[in-house]
Amino acid sequence: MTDRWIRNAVAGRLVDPDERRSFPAIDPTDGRVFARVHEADADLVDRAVSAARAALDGPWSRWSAAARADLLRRVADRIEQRAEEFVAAEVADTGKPVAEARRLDVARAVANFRAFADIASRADQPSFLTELPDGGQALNYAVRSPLGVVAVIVPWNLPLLLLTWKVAPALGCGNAVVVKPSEETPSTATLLAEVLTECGLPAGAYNVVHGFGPGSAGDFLVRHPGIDGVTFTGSSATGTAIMRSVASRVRPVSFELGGKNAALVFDDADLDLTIAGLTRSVFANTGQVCLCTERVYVQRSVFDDVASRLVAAAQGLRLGRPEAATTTTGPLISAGHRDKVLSYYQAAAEAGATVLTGGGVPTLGAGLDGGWWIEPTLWSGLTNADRPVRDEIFGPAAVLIPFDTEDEAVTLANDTEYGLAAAVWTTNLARGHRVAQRMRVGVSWVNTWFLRDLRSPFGGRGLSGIGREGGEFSVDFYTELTNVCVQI
Ligand code: NAD
Ligand code: 6OD
Repeated sequence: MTDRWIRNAVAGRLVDPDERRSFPAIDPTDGRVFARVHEADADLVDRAVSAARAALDGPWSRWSAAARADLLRRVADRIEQRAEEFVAAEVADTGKPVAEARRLDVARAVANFRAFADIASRADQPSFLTELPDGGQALNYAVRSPLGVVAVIVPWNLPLLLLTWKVAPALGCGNAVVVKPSEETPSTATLLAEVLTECGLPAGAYNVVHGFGPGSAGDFLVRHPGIDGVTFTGSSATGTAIMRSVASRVRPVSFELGGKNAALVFDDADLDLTIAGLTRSVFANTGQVCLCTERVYVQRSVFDDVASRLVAAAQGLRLGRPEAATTTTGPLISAGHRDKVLSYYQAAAEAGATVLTGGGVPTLGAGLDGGWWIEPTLWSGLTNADRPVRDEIFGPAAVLIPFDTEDEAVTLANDTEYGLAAAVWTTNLARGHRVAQRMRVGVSWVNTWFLRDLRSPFGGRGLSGIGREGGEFSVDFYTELTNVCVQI
């Protein structure tokens, strides 16, 4: 049994753990318990919300936007200085390759703090000079104030990236936050508490409560009367449950939810670029990115070529220890999640899919067989009516389906209740623009995938979410506007 604890953070201090309330932190590469996590009870969640309220009512409320921006820049610098600690914590929780944690997760955390230092401190406010019927004038101007105590609930797939994507703008706009990281990936939220305190954030402006959803810290937090809004990233089912919990008190929500994203490959696509892009978009982070492609629609004349090249790329992926330079692909996050993904492998087989590659659980040896490994998988022979083509799988698996015309491709891609992301692969730029605009999604890429400018709107339609964050859209969510009207 390990004696290492992952702690809650309340009012600027790490809370002493309670031996009676803990759950294990498990390394997904081998199933080993490496720490115990202190599960926050309702009382601790209440203390966290009170600490956040006290910070809002205290000196934090008098910090200028410029001072808050300086703080965010110091935090970015400090994460860079302590980068290897963040990498190690993220890898321990997720099992992802070390190089990937460095290149994507930690680098984006730094970028999130730097970007929102600029964005939040430069946010403008609308003003209007109103002409009155009697010839007089009125000046209308709006002032922004923080939304208040914000509940931040995040998932396990990109824990630090998605946490800082919300915490940086929330703090930049002067809010106080209570963060509930995923029970699967608690480490980096607590490490961030240390860094924020080192950088001078007032006590209580950032609090962490660990635990689960229903009947645990997540539920206690979203039902707490002291919160002023909820920003949530996670599954569409949980988003629906949280919306119900928050509805009774009429609080704003921002929801970034699941996806069932399509790629559309036209016969004029640059196939080298396309195969490299599809390989990333289907298999990055073992398929555990909300933006991952799970449906690949391919124009019939290039279908066989695309299929065989994508299969070769999938077979070139290397599953293995996170620290090995050759490793491209980690395990899934948990036993439960692997069971879910495998149930779709089974459903595809029952629906008569042709398994082009993968389809099962690999044997890796070297002490890894206790982990949650799974084979990267591609299918053909399914249609949009089949469950593996309709439901979000959230694993390293995609189906290839042929199409003949542009209109047919658009119809097939839009035939889903989700609406998060799409990627169009073509060398005909007119077609690229045309098709990208016809996608019913929040993010539509042409000849690329997961290329981000943090000033642009990010979010989803339908089952994929409510609202947009990024740039001024984050500022809009994390602030309230008061319009002042002065008759002149
Ligand atoms: P999840 O919905 O199971 O959990 C997300 C978080 O919500 C966790 O911290 C969990 O403890 C908490 N939670 C669960 N039930 C709750 C409740 N009733 N009240 C309050 N909190 C509750 O999601 P997950 O399995 O951690 O993550 C995978 C999902 O997240 C996928 O569906 C993926 O598409 C989605 N996701 C979306 C985006 C996006 O930007 N759109 C990004 C990443 C992940
Ligand atoms: O890049 C981002 O800002 C973002 N929110 C990515 C979400 C990835 C989903 O797993």
